[in-house]
Amino acid sequence: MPRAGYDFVVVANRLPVDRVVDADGTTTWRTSPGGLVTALEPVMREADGAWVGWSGDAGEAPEPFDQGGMHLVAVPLSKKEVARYYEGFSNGTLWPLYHDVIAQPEYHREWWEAYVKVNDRFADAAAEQASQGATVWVQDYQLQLVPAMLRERRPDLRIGFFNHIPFPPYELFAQLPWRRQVVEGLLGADLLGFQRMSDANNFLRACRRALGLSSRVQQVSVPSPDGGSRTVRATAFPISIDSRAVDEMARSPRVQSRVAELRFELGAPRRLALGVDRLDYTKGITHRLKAWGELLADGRIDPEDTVLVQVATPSRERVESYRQLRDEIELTVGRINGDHGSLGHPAVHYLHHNQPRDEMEALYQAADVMLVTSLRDGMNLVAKEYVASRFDEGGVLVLSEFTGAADELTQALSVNPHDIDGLKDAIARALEMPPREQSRRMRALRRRVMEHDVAAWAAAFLKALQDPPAVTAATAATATAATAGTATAEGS
Ligand code: GDG
Repeated sequence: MPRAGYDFVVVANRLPVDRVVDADGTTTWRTSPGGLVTALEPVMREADGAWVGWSGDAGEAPEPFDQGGMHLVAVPLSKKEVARYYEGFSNGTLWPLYHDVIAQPEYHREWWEAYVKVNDRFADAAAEQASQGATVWVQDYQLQLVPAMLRERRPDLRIGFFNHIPFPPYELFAQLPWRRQVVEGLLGADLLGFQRMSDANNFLRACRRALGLSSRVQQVSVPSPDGGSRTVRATAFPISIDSRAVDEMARSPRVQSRVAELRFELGAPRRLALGVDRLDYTKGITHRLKAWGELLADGRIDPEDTVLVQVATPSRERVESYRQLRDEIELTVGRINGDHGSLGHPAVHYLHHNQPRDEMEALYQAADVMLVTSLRDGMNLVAKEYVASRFDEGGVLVLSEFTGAADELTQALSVNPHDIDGLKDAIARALEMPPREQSRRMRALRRRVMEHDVAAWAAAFLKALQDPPAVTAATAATATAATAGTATAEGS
């Protein structure tokens, strides 16, 4: 008898909903806006889908419930598990390790133990929800052990995994005391998706170095318990945004009138530059502020007619390195404003709170220059949102070469954020770029972002997940050779 359950199951650290407690104490759930939900909602509706994830609150989990055409299954996390699995191993060990050790990763055995235990619980919940032969799509670095745990319980499933953040070079990954277990965990999937081809290649190299497996172009052969072997594919699927929705919102009369108002509120500057980031050390906010401060000090920017707006959204505030970064950023903003601002005219407008979505669109529209200066970033959706919102083909994107987006958005002004002089020159050039060059570049950027939206991303991944391995491997090999020439088959 076929097993009951859902034919398509998404497993992610967070459920795509936020708890809202009304004045009378009743709890309701609001779908949290985000690219992943937008992309997967139609698939979910069509394929009878369930989403397994944490509710965001420590303690008991709510009973499974339906919302927005999705069946939501909450996985409980205790307070201690939030501290050890989420804030600890995910955000204090893996996040810095996978972002070029910009901050020092911490290795604690009790964090690892909690990570194993929680991954196990997610795998249990997914195994319980999936129907016979279902497709399960596991998301991101918090759940790297789930694919193998799930395969062990349910060999009938088709399992995909997508890593939203970079996968580090082996020289850094090798630091992880549990590197073998993590690679083995991921290899439980049939298909592993990464943001950039270089991330996929880093992973394949980790398979060779940590486990001694042999890999060919974009695939690795994994011994199975029956003495045979399985083929696991690893390749790039650059994520995107709901481009049309962003474009439409930007055109709306509400956003348009807010754009004019915003510029007025900012003192009608001749030039407006913008940064929008989660307050995170990977985003290069301090490098950007340093460059801006020096341009002001050098007299290359006149604070009377050119301003910077920096939105730094609160993030991971219980993690010590994030608290320190916030202090550093706020000290720097204070110094720049003390040195270069005047009454009622700060040189840098700094916002440390979440902006409503339409305010973000208005900011994108109002900004002559968008500054994305990440030191390392899986993709960076802000860069794509800026492009999608510029239906007027105006504005200049300054984009770090260390973002996944840099592979696709080649008509942006590319910068190495560590090179402060180079960054200053790029910002100065962007601020004075003639309108004709702006629109030539923006047109090309928009072609890419409007065509490759998040729905196309999800469709490409899910199609590849259903393909028989040999076909996908051949396709991936051709694509790799054509785009990057990075195919590596060394046995090291
Ligand atoms: C991870 C990877 C990868 C930000 N502030 C506000 C706000 N945002 C929205 C942006 C954008 C999203 O948050 C941030 O996405 P990013 O891609 O820029 O960065 P991460 O949060 O680090 O995301 C990253 C991504 O996963 C997807 O795979 O690209 O590399 O690190 O959508 O608009 N939204 C609102 N108010 C804010 O104040 N409404």
